Amino acid sequence: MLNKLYGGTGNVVFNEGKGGLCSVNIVNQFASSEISLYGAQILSFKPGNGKDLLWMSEKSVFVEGKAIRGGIPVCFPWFGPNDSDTTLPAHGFARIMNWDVESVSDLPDNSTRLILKCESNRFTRKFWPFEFTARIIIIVGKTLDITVQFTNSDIDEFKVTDAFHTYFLVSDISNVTIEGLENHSYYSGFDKDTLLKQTDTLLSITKEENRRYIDHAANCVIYDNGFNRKITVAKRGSKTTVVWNPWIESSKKFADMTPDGYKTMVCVEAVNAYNDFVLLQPGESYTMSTVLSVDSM
Ligand code: TA6
Repeated sequence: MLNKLYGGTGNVVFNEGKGGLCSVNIVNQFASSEISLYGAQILSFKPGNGKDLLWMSEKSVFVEGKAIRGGIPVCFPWFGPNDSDTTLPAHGFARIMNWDVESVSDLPDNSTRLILKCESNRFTRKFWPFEFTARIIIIVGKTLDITVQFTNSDIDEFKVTDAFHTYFLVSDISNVTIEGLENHSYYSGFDKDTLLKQTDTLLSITKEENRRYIDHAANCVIYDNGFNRKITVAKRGSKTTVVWNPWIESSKKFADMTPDGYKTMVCVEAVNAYNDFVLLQPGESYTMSTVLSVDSM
């Protein structure tokens, strides 16, 4: 299949990944990356073939029907619990279905672009009645540049909330500060009534945090004194940013996390949610992107 799709010079290989789920390994002059077709989920991105930018839980399960804990899960067509039926899969169904490869190509700057696609089918209609097409456009280069594009192919309008639920690998959460959230308002957890405001320039994580910043389109920078690196999280088409670390007690609720897994991860997520939901008329499309880059400090 790959040879028909890809005639480029980079190294792109399809593998049977963990649990027998198909994954794509991309290696080029800039980076290496593993992307699972299950969930269109980026599992790993190593710029300069160095340390991974992304965290993967040691206890993550790779089984159809369950979400993979780590990397970049794609939340679509809803973020968090479903508004009207909490028995539906949390964070939508995109992360628990297989995606197709639409194309693989070299770009003029020698980065590698992979486009994955999924469309409404019998599986998606069990959870959501609408017809749609979704694509994830992944560019593995000096940066990791990802876009989700979804199109309403239904005869009715629909509403979407969505996210790149990115898990970043950190040396130790006590070494981490996050810049870019000062003077922004956020909801904490699932409380939609009380808006809090961050006054600190740098956010340190010293307890469970599940902050949902609204009207936030700016970059965030994750400073990690232990790895001596800073990761910039830029985005387009998103005005909601979520910062999540479950800390000690809440980690226990996740069978697919080790008790100290929270120490080496932080999620900084590009999201469309709250007042930033997407309403699409028939034939309309929407895109949201995030670009992750790393520099030494
Ligand atoms: O983005 C943060 C969050 O929505 C948290 O509320 C938290 O529970 C988390 O995502 C993980 O969700 P999951 O369904 O992957 O267990």
